[in-house]
Amino acid sequence: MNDKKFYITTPIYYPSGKLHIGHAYCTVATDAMARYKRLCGYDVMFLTGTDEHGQKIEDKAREAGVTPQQFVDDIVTAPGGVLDLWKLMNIKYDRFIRTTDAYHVSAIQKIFKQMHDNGDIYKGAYKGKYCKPCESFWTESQLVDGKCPDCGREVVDAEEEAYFFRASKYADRVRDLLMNTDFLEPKSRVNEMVNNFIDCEGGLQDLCVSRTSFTWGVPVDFDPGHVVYVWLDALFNYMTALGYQNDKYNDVEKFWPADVHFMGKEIVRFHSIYWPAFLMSLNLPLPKKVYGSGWLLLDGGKMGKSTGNVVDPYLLAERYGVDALRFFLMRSFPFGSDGNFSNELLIQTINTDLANDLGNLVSRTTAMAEKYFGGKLPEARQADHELDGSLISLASGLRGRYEEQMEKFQFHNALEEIFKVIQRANKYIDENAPWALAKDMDANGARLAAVLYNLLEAVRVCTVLLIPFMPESCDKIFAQIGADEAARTWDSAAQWGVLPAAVSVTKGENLFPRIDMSKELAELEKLQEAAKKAALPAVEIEPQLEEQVDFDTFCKSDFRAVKVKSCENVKKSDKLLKFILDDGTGVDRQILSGIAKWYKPEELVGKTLVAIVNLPPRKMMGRESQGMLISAVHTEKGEECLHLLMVDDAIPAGAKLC
Ligand code: ME8
Repeated sequence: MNDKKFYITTPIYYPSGKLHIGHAYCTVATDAMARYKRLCGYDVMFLTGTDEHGQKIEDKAREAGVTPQQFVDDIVTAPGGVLDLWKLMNIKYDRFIRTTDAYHVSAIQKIFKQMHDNGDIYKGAYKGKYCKPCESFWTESQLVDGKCPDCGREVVDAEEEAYFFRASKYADRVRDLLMNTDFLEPKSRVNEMVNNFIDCEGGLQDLCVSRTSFTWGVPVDFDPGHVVYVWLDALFNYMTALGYQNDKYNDVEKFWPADVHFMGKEIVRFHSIYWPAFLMSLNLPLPKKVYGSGWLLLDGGKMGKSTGNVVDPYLLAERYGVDALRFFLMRSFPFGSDGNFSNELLIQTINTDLANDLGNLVSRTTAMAEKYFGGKLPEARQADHELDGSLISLASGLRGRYEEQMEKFQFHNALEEIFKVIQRANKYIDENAPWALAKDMDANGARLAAVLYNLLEAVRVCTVLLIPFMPESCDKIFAQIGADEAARTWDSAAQWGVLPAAVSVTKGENLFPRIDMSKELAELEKLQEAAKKAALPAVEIEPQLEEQVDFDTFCKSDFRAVKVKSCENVKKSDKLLKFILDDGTGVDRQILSGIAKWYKPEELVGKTLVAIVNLPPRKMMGRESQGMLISAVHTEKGEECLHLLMVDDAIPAGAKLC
């Protein structure tokens, strides 16, 4: 039995819209970590999934005219959905949980009841602010400029009967956990959590853990009308997916506590404060570590599905290959910090590291083995040359340096160590000048064979350690350099001379072709712009106002049918049209309207429109406007559209609309 076990999780994703490369970032990191642990011989459980309840999903489903279950099913399972994206990104998870799965739902009901029965969940009334996109409660004083401190969007008033979790009871234990252990990393996040949420004014507040104003959630079975707060529901996925409080699985004993939960920094609060407090309430062991990654930024702001500033992983994977994309994400940004995504950085990373350094090393080495030895190295060698020492010692020590970084989740540093060896190997080619040796094979053949063998070994060691990042490309490289299974293992990465002396090499396809930066940037921008447009909702209309207007106030507005006598562009304005209108009074009425973008003056003459005529006159570009024309507006594919309200010609000018 394997007693080396490793349990790692990603956050479970909200299927409220298409996932973007920012989501892929954390999952690729988790996949790389899981593959690394498997490579090291661990029995790994890698869990991911979807977090499908909550008000936001219910609202979105209503807007789309489908049930919440249909809505989430579509985003999770449809082509281009969550499951598809993980397939595309070559994410090899061991288990996928959906919080709408029946076993999870009933487990959450039991968990909620247990916490209620032990006195940690009690009934009260919630009054405060709620951010729907983040599904987070806030007090007035926590808001920043009146908006959600996490995402900067509008919050709404929330007032309802609710159950509360006695988080305050666990404040001291959670503070101790954060301050005095390695539970939360990077360490830089600890102070923020403790100062803002535990040692803040009023201390750690009890958490509202049920809602009554909507129904899309796990029902509290002993109090109909309440649904469990989505974060309590979601966080317990890490245990229900192992079989906690259900019979679907039986892995709690084997894999709990988790070795590490990976997540983006904005949800560290839930994972480092409430999650351990929930577990303390149930006397369950705590996860060993919670690690908050940084965000992928685009144009300086967080890439986010509700802001629309997203980069589509499908488009990039199709153009450059999944491995190049996975590599770029892990190589370019330190996992704990924010990173600025740009097309330029992506192409530059592919060109520099993959095409110039790794691709070149593999293709030069295999091409020379073919050219000089027909692909099969002779066993006669002149090894132990003075030029070999530094390459061999650098490559032989690589696994240790790499492991040190991987264990700290410093993926970019682990890759940096590999690339130091790759660069050294490329330099070794130049130092040994195989093309010069090849001029006199009788004298130098044995030396040339040794040089090529050393290069193949350097490639092999690096490739073993690249498996977690670029599994498919590594398989191709192994095939080219003649590495069998035994030469692809973790153990073999710390050994030199594993390839057989008479190794067979086949030069294959060029794995990472160089990209023409300026041509590609222009092309990519065009494609991304088109994709952005296509992703915009076909027709978007403004939400109706919630504030009511009383009938008497409404009746004070005087709407009339007006006939256009003349219409012209206002000089020096590209927006305004000037209308002379017959409003039935016998005196011409002049109205200016900012609609030149949508209408040519001549097409409006003779039409009967609708105007509000008792607005106070106002000056526009030095001319008086006596009222306002009424139009209908909406957004289509991101473009504002406007239609003047036109009525039947049979309606006489001056008729009152009521
Ligand atoms: O938070 N850069 O789901 P989610 C890096 N359902 N990471 C990003 C990112 C970006 N631009 N945008 C999003 C949720 N993410 C909850 C989790 S766990 C019990 C429940 C990351 O779909 C984000 O930080 O909004 C989070 O870790 C993950 O994507 C899922 O985000």
